[in-house]
Amino acid sequence: MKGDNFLFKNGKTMILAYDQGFEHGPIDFNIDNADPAYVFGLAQNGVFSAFAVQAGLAHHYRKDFSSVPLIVKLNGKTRYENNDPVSFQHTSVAYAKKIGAKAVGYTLYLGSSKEQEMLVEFGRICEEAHKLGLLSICWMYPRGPMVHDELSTETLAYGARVAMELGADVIKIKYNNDPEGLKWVVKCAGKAKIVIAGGSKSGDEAFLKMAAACINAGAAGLAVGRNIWQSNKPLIVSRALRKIIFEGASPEDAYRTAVEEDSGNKVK
Ligand code: FBP
Repeated sequence: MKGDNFLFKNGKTMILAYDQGFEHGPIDFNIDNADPAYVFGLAQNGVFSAFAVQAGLAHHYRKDFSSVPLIVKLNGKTRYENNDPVSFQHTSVAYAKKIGAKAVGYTLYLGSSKEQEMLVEFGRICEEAHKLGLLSICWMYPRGPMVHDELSTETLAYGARVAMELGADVIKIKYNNDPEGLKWVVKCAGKAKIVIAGGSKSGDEAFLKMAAACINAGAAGLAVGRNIWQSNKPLIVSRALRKIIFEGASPEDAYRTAVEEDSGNKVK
């Protein structure tokens, strides 16, 4: 992937993820964020680079939020999994493009007993996506009977390497709180870009500190869900996150400035 595009500005990106209704169920939601229109609005007003959703959400809501670039997930599993996760493709690349996708996403469980099928499926998805001018994004989550430590740097780096060698343009991984380890993961991913998942909801300040640590270690950005749309100040956190990712601001300065801008907007 060369230079900037819809997803990257100066090599950096900020993605909002909202596939948790499928992966986890409405247990993640409250009365506001259960409504896709509310979260599409956050993607738009929080000025995210792109919004990652399942095909049905793109199909139902994209026309109301046409300025939000979409990443359409092509697979997904529910929370009714066992310890050997598998998630096969349910939507084609061509259909994703038809309903507005500029990139496609696929979760790959390296280490599952069905790993081989998922590797083949994602490799073919990369090929099709690139032929159609779309980016391919791998949610790389090593998990299953063969994986002893899902979050070790060795496991994360192996996952990143496999995804890059299959053709992923962007690889989404979890962060293990080891900035030095993340530098190694970024190295192993070569020209593919590493973005970091937000994880379950933490305090806004703790989340922003984690984000800054990842950016400083060489991550290209975040692909975050619950720490934005479960926050009671989602636009302030989104704007602070932008300052960290795109301007290299410290978490403290980013948050303070975002709060000041928000109160300035209210006075006007
Ligand atoms: P969060 O930022 O809310 O953690 O979302 C990141 C994400 O990758 C989602 O896109 C996905 O639904 C979820 O995590 C899957 O996580 P897990 O399989 O660990 O429950």
